Amino acid sequence: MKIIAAEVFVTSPTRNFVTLRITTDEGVTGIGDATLNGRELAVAAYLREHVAQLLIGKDPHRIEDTWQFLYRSAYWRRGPVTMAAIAAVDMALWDIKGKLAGMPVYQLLGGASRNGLRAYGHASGSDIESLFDSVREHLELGYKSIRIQTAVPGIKAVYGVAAQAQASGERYDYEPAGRGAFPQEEDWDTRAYLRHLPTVFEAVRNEFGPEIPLLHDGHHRMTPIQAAKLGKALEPYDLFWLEDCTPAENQEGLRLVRQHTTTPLAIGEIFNTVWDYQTLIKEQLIDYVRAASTHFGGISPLKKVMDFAAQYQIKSGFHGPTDISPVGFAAQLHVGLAIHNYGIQEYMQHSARTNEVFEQSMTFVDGYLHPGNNPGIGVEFNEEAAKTYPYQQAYLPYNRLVDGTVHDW
Ligand code: GCO
Ligand code: MG
Repeated sequence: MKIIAAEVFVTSPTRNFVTLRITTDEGVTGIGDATLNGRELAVAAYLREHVAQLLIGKDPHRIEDTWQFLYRSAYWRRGPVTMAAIAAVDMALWDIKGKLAGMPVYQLLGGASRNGLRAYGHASGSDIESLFDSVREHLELGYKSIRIQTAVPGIKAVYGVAAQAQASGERYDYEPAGRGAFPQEEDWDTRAYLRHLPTVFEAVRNEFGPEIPLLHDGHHRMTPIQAAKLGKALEPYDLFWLEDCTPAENQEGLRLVRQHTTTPLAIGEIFNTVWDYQTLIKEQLIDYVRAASTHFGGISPLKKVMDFAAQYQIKSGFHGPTDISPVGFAAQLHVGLAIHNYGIQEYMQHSARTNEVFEQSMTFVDGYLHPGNNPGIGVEFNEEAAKTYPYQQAYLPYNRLVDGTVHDW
């Protein structure tokens, strides 16, 4: 069997997605997600101009060999553009293999280790009342674990707060990237945030009780000592995890955070390879791996990093915002179902228009996700629907401190 076509589609049903479709000489097709929020066209060009022609004539069954060939023959290693492109190829080949075997991908990865995948949703609010309403809405939707993001008095725009999601007009197609030719500027004040956040968690615990697992995303904005202080301050509220408490490039910084707090840590949504996790896993500096199949080179390396993490009792918490397409999302559900060290899955719910372009076999019932039992990844790409939603330029926002200094957002 041979690959005869590798086509790239960029479509924007409420937000941009990059999809690779591989076709074999026997007429079987597979799809993969190559979406890189705010830099989508770079990956599309990498695939179209440099990868597609290398795939023609190759045996689609040779997933590992194709992965190693694309990774090593490029010479220039890692990086989000390269790894998102390789991810799309890896996913599309797993999709094909599953279709040929007549099995969902999780069966090929060892079979299900559980009945369903517990998920967490994003509650947020500009004040305590609207935050409580958002928590209640999520509980009604079936979520059993909830991420809490909140506005901070004195700061005009804070990452992850509902006003941004509501402005997009589609409650659950949360999209921090704003359409237009320049990133939106936000403001930031760490001291105000550190003072405010524990009071919010105290209020949420008082209202909703001690049982419900609560999460929070620090979105890379603190220094190690600030993160240590926050982790300690949040201990009475028993968080499931504190995510991206510091910029992930400074991995040694997490040793300092660990020395001071028992709040569990999740890191890695911006990492691209298994190697980025070496120190974090070996030194047990994190509790949850935040990688996403789409930005991490696909299903194959995601399984590898989780097998490595398993030796240290570190679990999965794969990145699942709506900038991962339904293809990438389903791909990591298969991994999550198969591995023993599953933790939790972020699940934000795509818009109706996105679901029209990507028809899915995935289910979300009573707080648990399942990739479905269709052969392959379980997502079909509707090319005709995709054509009606052309690419629209969009940028993620950025932050400045009060004195004008650029800061992590
Ligand atoms: C999360 C993430 C996202 C990112 C987004 C950037 O935890 O879900 O932090 O919200 O900001 O993926 O494109
Ligand atoms: Mg995050």
